Amino acid sequence: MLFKKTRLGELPASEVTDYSVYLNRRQFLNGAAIAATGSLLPISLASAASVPEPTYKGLIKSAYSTDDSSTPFESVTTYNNFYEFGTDKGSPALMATKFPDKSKPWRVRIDGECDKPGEYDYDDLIRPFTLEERIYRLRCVEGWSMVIPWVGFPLADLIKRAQPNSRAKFVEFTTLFDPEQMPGQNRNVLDWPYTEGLRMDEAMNPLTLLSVGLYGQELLGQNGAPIRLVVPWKYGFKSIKSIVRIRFVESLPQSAWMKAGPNEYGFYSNVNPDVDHPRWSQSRERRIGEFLKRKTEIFNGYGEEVAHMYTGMDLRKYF
Ligand SMILES: Nc1nc2c(c(=O)[nH]1)N[C@H]1C(S)=C(S)[C@@H](COP(=O)(O)O)O[C@H]1N2
Ligand SMILES: [Mo]
Repeated sequence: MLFKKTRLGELPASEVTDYSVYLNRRQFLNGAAIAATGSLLPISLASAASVPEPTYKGLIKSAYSTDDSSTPFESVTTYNNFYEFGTDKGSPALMATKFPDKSKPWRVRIDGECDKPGEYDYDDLIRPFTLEERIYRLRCVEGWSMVIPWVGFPLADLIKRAQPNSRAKFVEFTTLFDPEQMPGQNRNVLDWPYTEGLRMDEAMNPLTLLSVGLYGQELLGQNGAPIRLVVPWKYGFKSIKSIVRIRFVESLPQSAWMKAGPNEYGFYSNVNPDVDHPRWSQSRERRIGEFLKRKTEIFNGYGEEVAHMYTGMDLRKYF
């Protein structure tokens, strides 16, 4: 236990310090860029100009989208959590530029308690599904949030194709394990590979998305290319990146974060302003790009769509 505490003790204790450290570093890098190019574009203009041409065309705009304005592409793609590429927020964007290696096929295995298991190349996996754009919030357990125009399709569509049987009560997800491509896996910060899980009804909820892009682009390495989960009413760590396996199981799967800190990270991890993380409050959050903090909403504001799944459950116990 002490050993685990020490490992988690390496994580930033305050998201405020953490974000300002990141901003200072960005400012320094911007200063260097200005020195190199002589350009004095304000940050906001620079980032508006830096959204590349969309690679996905004619996406359906989802009615599930929020009206909140989107976090700039620049922030979404440079302020990340992806421990396979380092534990600080800036390192995934620097370390995942060549991820995933395009010369290796990306294969995803669908297995466990289902009638139609299979192993698919990435293109074959996503081909049957209709891609949409859905603007969803992502709320990190560390107290920051973003609004991201995701590209993806409902996980439910893939689950229906796999035909889970009556023993399938949960879905377990696994990230790639490849320390050559993911240098962070050489360090003992988590029990690799990263895993996550959802209860079957959560996995089938129409808000749950398998994402293959954002801002009309294919996902960049730092955001979990080529395919990742987005579960907008749960803390960000449930939204597992760079998935290689989706498995239907009978008993509750242990996630990498549950193993690392069972008192800090529960299976459900629904965004809840009334249940604090043992080391920090969850009542307020900093929307990246905004100065003042805002109040966190229960289920990250998606209560109407998801609260019914938890009626009768003590959300302090099932945190
Ligand atoms: N495999 C893997 N998935 C992961 C993580 C990780 O470290 N490894 N970090 C999680 C956390 S804590 C958050 S907040 C989100 C961040 O997603 P983003 O960087 O695309 O905003 O990814 C989640 N998925
Ligand atoms: Mo997070």
